Amino acid sequence: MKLIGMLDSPYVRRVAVSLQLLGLRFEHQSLSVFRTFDQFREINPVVKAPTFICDDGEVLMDSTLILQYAEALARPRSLMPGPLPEMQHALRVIGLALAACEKSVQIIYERGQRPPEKQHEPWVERVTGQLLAAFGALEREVKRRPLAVTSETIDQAGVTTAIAWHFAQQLVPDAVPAADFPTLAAYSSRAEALPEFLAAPHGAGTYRAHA
Ligand SMILES: N[C@@H](CCC(=O)N[C@@H](CS)C(=O)NCC(=O)O)C(=O)O
Repeated sequence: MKLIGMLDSPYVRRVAVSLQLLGLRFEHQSLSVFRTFDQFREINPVVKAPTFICDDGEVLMDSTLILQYAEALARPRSLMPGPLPEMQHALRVIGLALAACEKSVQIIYERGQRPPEKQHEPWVERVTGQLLAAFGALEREVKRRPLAVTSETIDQAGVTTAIAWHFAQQLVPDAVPAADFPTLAAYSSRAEALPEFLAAPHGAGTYRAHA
């Protein structure tokens, strides 16, 4: 199995960390959807990160769908809670964290992919409001119901929350003041110290299996 995409993408990173926590071995190729567009397109003409090549060569995309596949492979191990009320809450938390990732990426693309004269400030303001709403709700949820944070106990809600927060702090810190979200900041820094996160650090590097 091979994961394609850079670990500066929160979507690629949540797959890399989750595969390890699920005990699944995989290779990683750190291709950029921008700088290595043509090379990426040879693997997946849609050029979406993450892209995932299954052992029989079939190509998957979208982190949530890749994780659904990984969960099926890893059974009975799972990062999703079994009982319905806990699963429901995990889905709420994951939804908020993924919305925060999406809104962060929209700001990054608006700033990075458009020439300055074509940037549309009302759009950035709208997206920033949505981003802060997502992190605000996430902060309240994690404060009310703390997430587990060891390699044995962290679940998908924890992985995605920690990665969403770290990503936003790396790339749009001006839009998301850390001081306003102390619970998320503390949770993320504990998660980032886990071996599965350290083996797939945010950035341009390649995942290396930890001992
Ligand atoms: N919902 C998707 C979002 C993936 C996504 O938007 N990835 C970005 C990189 S962070 C990407 O592929 N960007 C290139 C593009 O959309 O053209 C997922 O969960 O995988």
